[in-house]
Amino acid sequence: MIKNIVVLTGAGISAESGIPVFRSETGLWEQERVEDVATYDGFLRDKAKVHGFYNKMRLSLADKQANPAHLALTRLQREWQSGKVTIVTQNIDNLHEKAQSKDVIHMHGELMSLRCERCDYAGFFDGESSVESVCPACGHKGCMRPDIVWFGETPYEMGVIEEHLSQCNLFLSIGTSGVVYPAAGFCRFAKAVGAQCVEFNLEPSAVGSSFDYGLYGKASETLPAFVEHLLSTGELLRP
Ligand code: BV8
Repeated sequence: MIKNIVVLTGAGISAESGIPVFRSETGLWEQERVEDVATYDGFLRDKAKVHGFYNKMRLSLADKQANPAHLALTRLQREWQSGKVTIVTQNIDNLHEKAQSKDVIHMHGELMSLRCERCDYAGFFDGESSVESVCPACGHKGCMRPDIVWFGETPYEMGVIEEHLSQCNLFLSIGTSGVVYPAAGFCRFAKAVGAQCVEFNLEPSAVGSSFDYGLYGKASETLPAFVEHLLSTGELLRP
């Protein structure tokens, strides 16, 4: 009996909305070195470069829309009556919010937020940040950073995520290559508590063998069909 559902999403769910994934021939990590733009040391080495990298990404979000995969998750959240539907995303974009999904947990942070290193304020931001940015809370200049979890930093809300995973009966992973931990370990966590685990990707991820099965193809096609079947029959659509 399926009651509580936990969904993990990665860059692949946003690919069909025109947001580049990280690890592909045209991926983000082909254009910039991870060490330079996704680590704290890289930020310390060149704050202007890192602010510029995320400013460009943030501004590009303005014309990006949620796609049928995001909307299928919103439908599942709204119509599933047998328990909770928790969406955990590795993505820093705002497409789950544009799809009207609720209480999305951004474990790697959000582009539409800035954080103060001095007073730890974090809040909505939709402009361009720089080393001159002033903290709206403590008023200090030069201590704002992208509210993003870089490599070597602790992901957000891990306690809450593990709490939801420990109570889930169904774990869905959508559009992630399964190479970044701790997110890539969530399937094994869910399996350990007896959940059924289904992967939605273009191809099996690095942790694909941990899942009961996968539905491979474009998430904008595989996910709406899966959600429709689950809502109408209470059963899992299988390949
Ligand atoms: C931590 C922020 C401690 C910036 C990101 C050695 C072994 C194991 C682990 C480690 C190790 N050495 C270091 C580590 C830890 C490290 C890590 O995992 N490194 C890996 C690379 C080896 N992890 C960390 O440092 C994390 N912190 O461990 O702290 C800790 C642990 C637990 C509890 C407390 C403390 C911090 C990780 C966060 C790093 N920040 N990004 C930014 O976003 O710009 S990670 C970055 O990768 C993004 O956040 C992204 O979300 C994430 C994962 O990438 P994916 O989303 O999977 O995207 P990708 O391009 O890789 O894949 C896309 C997939 O979609 C593909 O599979 C493709 O097939 C599919 N797809 C494409 N189109 C579609 C599709 N699927 C369906 N439909 C489509 N249309």
